[in-house]
Amino acid sequence: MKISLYILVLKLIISTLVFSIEVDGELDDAYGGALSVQQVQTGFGDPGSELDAAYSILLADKLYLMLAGNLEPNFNKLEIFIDSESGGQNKIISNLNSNNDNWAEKFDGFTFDKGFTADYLLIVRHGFGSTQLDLDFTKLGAGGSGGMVGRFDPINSGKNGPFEASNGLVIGFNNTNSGGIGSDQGQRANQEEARSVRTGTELSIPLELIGSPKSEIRMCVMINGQGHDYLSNQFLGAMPEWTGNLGTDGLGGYVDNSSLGDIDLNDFEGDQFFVITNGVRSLEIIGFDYDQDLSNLSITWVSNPGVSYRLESSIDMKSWSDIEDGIISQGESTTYTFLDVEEKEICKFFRVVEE
Ligand SMILES: [Ca+2]
Ligand SMILES: [Ca+2]
Ligand SMILES: [Ca+2]
Ligand SMILES: [Ca+2]
Repeated sequence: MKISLYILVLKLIISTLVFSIEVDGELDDAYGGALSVQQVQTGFGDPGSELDAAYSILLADKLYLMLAGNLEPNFNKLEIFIDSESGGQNKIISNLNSNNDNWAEKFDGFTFDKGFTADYLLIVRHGFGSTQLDLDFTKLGAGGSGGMVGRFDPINSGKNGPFEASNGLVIGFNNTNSGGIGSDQGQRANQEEARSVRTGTELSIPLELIGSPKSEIRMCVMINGQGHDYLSNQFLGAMPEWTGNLGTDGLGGYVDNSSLGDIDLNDFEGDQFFVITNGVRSLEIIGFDYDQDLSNLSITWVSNPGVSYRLESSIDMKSWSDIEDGIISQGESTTYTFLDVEEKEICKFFRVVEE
């Protein structure tokens, strides 16, 4: 039996939406624990460019991704390869892809770990004293396309997001982290410090943009130089201890006019990707709506198709009574509306139980 609990204070509910994610470059509690944590200190400066940890949650047909860390405002690239469909490229073949921002040419021959076949790529660029933040989206392969979908100015707009791109992507960006991992390149990172970083790049990705995946989603995240041809040692899933910057040749060297074709992630211990589970979704209340005139209260929770739920309430969290049972799932989220409690009840608790 699964139970989701939420404590409701009636005085506050009119304007409160719980467990939502704000795409502002700050880690929201709703993400839960990290899916991947950095293992090696960065070779790209501190504060410069670092990937401390990755978090993700699927809510209401969107994938939210939080990459705690920094991206130096020198047009270093934050590259997020997504494996969300069957097929795709385990080895990047330049002429099969859109070459937006010249990425494909520079990745020609680059090989991911076994089990990772890239289908999409997001590129985040950041420069001009943080006044320019660009987002590229690419669908890999024949029939794919790519290009810039948004250019934003976090400084002059006076906010860290949400910034909405032309294709439904939303980005938040907060580059203020001064903690996290250090810059003794390749030495073991302090993972506790890495987990403590709460700012970085945050994205909301409509699932239909990445093929409406029904099974797990894999991501390979890395920081590259401004020409897409000098890789740092900052990957999530992380590189093993003692890995320095990969550079162009995998050994830390810069090779002019060359691709990353000598780099094969199978040569580096462990999986340089992490997995986002997209199967049975955990039960969680994600919203309320209170209509003052009608005294109607609506509660929305993350649900799984094909199951039913029971909604209960309590005034002391000891004894619970049914509001309704046999509530049929409405799909990936379920909303139930009912006539609310009397005015004299200042405080009341609700929970949803999967039957
Ligand atoms: Ca946030
Ligand atoms: Ca794939
Ligand atoms: Ca740091
Ligand atoms: Ca590997």
